[in-house]
Amino acid sequence: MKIAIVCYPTFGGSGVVATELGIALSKRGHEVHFVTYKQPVRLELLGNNIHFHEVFVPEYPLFHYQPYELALSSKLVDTIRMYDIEVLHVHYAIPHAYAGYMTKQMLREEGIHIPMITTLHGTDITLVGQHPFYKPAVTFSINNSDVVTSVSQSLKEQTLASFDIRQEIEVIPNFVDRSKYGSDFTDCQRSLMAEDHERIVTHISNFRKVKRIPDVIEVFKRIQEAMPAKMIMVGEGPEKEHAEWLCEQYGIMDKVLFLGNSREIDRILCFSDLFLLPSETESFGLAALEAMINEVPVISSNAGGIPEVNMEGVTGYLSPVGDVENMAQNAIHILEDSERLETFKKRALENAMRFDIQSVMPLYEAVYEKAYANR
Ligand code: GMT
Repeated sequence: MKIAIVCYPTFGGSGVVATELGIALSKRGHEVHFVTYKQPVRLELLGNNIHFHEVFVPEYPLFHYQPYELALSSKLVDTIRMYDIEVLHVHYAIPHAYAGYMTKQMLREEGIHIPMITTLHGTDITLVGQHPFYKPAVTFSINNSDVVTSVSQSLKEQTLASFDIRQEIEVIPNFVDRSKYGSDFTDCQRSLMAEDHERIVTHISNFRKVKRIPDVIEVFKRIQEAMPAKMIMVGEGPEKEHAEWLCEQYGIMDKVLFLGNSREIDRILCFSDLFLLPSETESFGLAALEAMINEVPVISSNAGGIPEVNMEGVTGYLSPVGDVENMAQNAIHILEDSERLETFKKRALENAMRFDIQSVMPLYEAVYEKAYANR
């Protein structure tokens, strides 16, 4: 099929999922067109089956706020017309589903009926979308999508509880591509990060408030008091400076490496022993799943959809949000015994395979086919 994908092109989970989905679809013979304001960070190779169309928003002094939705919907109309696109898949409701609806309406005037699939990712529902300024537009856009999918059962329930939704919501979980981590992955340079006897704990996020970065530091502080350990912090965001300050206050700066954003998280996860995700809310926790597919057990909060990914006592442990004592105890329990650590690592991988792209991709393909047939 010919599919247009709209997403945020940044390091956020929704953009990562949309990009990996597009890449996988193109490998399965579909023609994929990304329409967004910048080439998505994980989209490296463009070709016959995979295209990128940049949405350009010209600056005009009259506009206090430059109208991105207008530019996006116009670009979508042009792209859909020019490439005979058959389905439009928007990731993150705000403002993509809203712009997508306008696109549909404009094309309808010309007799073109394009079905729109909206995938809800999390903060579009749990945080930003709840704001009274956005809520009516989000409700409208969801109700006027042809198909709505959500990345977890928890997010589906939250959407139904917080918005007046008439649409069916289908749960299609996030996924990982195991084939990317074959046995030929030999470039795992652990020695660059830590001594052999040290455990490596990792956190990856956009360092926003919801990630509870101070909890990450609190948990690690307790781990390194119990055993030799290093922590790797990957990502950029508003909470990063405070995290650095906190590490300095605790005198653990020499044990924590702040690496900034990375396109190659697999090269970091391949030598990690434990992943920390103490988030306040998390619709799914893609970062945890990416850790698990790299054989890294997870210590997390039990917020939102995380329990659908991280299994208590199997792939790691879950604690109530903010319970850093319990998280630290669980982390130490896994890390202090090498045999136990190996068992958790093995089970993390086994369970991550539930979300392998090979089983999730057909679900999206089925949705596209159904939406196209019913257009
Ligand atoms: O995690 C973030 O804050 C980024 C955000 C996004 O939309 O890019 O992530 C959300 O979507 C991911 C992919 O579906 C989910 O794995 C994350 O759990 C979700 N984040 C939150 O719900 C806070």
